[in-house]
Amino acid sequence: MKEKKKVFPADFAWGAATSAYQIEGAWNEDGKSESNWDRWAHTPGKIKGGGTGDVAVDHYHRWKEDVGLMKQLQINAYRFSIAWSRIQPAGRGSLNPKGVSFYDKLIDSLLESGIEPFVTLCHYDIPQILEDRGGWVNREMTDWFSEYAGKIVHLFGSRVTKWMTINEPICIAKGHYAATVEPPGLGDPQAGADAAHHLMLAHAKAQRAIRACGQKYQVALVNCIFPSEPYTGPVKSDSDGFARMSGDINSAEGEEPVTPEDAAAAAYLQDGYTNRWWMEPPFTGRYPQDIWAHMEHHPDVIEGDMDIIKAKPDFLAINYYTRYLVRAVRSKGKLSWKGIPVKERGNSYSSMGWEVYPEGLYNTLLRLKKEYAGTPVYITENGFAFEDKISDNGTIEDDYRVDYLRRHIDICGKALAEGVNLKGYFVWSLLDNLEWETGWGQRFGIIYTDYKTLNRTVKKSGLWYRDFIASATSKKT
Ligand code: GCO
Repeated sequence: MKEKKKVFPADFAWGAATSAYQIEGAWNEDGKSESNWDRWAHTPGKIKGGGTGDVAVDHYHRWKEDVGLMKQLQINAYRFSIAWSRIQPAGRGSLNPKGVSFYDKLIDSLLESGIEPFVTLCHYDIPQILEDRGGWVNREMTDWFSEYAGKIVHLFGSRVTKWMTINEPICIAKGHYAATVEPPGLGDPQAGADAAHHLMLAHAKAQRAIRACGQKYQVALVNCIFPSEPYTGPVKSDSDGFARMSGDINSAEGEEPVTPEDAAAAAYLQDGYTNRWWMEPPFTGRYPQDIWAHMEHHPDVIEGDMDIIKAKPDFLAINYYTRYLVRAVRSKGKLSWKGIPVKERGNSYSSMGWEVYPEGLYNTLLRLKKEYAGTPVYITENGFAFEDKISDNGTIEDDYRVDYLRRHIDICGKALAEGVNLKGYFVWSLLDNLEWETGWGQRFGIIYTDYKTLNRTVKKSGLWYRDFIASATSKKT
């Protein structure tokens, strides 16, 4: 019989992803300190519907069941984050034995189940005590974070080799500091710019600290990529699906007429602010010069910082959800941009308002191949939110999510065939969880969580993913 060529290599990582604050709960148990997100959630009006991560989906107590579900889904990789406030409650100094023990047991259990842990050191939540000292706006944070990173790798490094330092620094700089939607919600563009630089520096210092622990570690910064496309057509809705991206460093006030040329230029700028600013410096040792020239608020870059930042990651960790349609805005003669939700094109949209656009993933992967030749790539998040309903017979028929996953995974196969050094794919998310400031309304999971009983049920998409992995990894042709 003719041998059918497998598209996905045998060592391809098939995973699912989560983050600590979104799933763990146990916000003040066993010595955990208050985090910035605990403080935010406990402040009335900050999270839609008054949602909090106090219990979240109780993963802290149900982790055994969750690892069992992962095993059932046949995933071979799991991306999760460590709650800094759980493991090092004061943000510096001594570690909390009970926090250490929680992650210790989780890692052991994953390995026993044949699931490789991919660990993120900071997925937005930091100890409140550090936020009180300015959080990422304070330059000292770069040292606190790298000390923490070194300690964690000493603890778990015999069992974990894939480390991600910071998740989506753009969302932290913009959403948490430049805008008002996430803690501490400063709404201060200068603070956003300073945080942006400190996050890049903190990543680089942490990468150094991790590599100092041993050669075997692979380290990356996690970036969300939104490919840009210009849009000049009519706009119906004013709300944009990118709340965390708004409050932009250069947000333009007041709009003047724009041309298609403007729109193209704006898309270029958007790509610069959203993608290139975070991707390029570790390779080039510079922030993109065109964006620097366009920015109104500049971070304080001290001599030597860029030499530290110029340190290639071992892999590119990419979160991909959708593209960004960009409209030009002009204010006081200066061209700027904003993301636009356009709903009349016949494409589908998630409940986040995000357009389903797998071609954007294809373009992104091909671009990474060209611009970061050879650097391995992991898609560390990709997924679809919807208001899933559980049927009377207990199933969740989320065909729209099956369709989303299938189309994006097809793109992965296509990219591999074109020589992209793609090493793995992680669905966001393993199970429905707290979607930050938007609360409990956005279900991203391939496992359904009943928020009253906390019971878990594998959705149709989870079953589809399981079967897909089985066929992609089977020895038979
Ligand atoms: C982010 C995070 C995830 C989100 C997911 C859906 O992008 O904010 O990485 O924690 O839940 O991306 O928005």
